[in-house]
Amino acid sequence: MRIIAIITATLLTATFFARSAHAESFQVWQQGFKVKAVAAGVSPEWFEKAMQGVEPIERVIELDGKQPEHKITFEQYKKNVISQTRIDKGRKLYKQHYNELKDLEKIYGVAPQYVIALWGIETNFGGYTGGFQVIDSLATLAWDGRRRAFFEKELINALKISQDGHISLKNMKGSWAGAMGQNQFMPSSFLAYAVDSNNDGKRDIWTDTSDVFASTSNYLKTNGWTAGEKWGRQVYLTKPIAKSLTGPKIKKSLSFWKELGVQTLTGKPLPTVDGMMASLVQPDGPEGPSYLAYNNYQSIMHWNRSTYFATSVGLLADLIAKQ
Ligand SMILES: [Ca+2]
Repeated sequence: MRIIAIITATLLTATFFARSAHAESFQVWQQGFKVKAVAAGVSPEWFEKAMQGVEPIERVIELDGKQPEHKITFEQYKKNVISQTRIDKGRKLYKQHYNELKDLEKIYGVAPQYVIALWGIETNFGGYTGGFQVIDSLATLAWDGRRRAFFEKELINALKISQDGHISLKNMKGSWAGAMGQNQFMPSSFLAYAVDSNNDGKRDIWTDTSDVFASTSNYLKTNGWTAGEKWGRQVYLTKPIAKSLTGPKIKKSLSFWKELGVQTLTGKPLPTVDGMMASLVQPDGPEGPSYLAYNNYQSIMHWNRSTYFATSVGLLADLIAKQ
């Protein structure tokens, strides 16, 4: 998944050239890597074709070396990712693709508004999918070595995906870190979750929205999504709740939260459902808004382990469905 930029950043003082000067040459790394890729199922011919002309990208090294300066608040983040323009566009696309998404819901159990919301937040509904060649970016990060094992594995996956013909090498584009297509799947997520929904033999998350929607739905379903349930809701606290009880990892029954004075946002008693568990999430701490996050929130957290991200997906989904 895309590593979301919730940080402003400054460059490390080490430059691309200073770092690469004492690193092994790209060619030396590539020779050793080829042995691993071929052992993992990439044909030597495809390896040569896909890696031909690939050189480290200085910009990718720069972006990977950025350090957080200060974290923005959830309120600021939310304003950025849930703009009125995005809500309006999301509502339009929700209507446009509604029948298709309802058909997918029958298979995967994920309601249309969540698929549209994730699409909107990841790539502005396919409008910005990243302009880097995925093979080149992943090769740069694997060679650079800060997380070599991870990126070599993702590069092998990317080579296999292109070898299998899901997308041409030229059109295999993504973020600087290798997140691909309209739902920004890393190559390992592609292999695990991407679906050929329109049965043309290709799992095309770059240009085919049917495949994008089905792949997103399949990701969530495989990671525990419960059909018919919502993500959560914003709540009102009648009294403070201990910090030790907050956060997405602490799961309690709805009646537990009710007893601690948690109410609906409008001050009504919390409806309780037997067996349903929820976490109390306060992305900006006790001074900011509070949310009860249900099981499906955990599936969104699997996609991206950020409460900012997961809460925003849920809120945008609600706004999109509320026409
Ligand atoms: Ca397809």
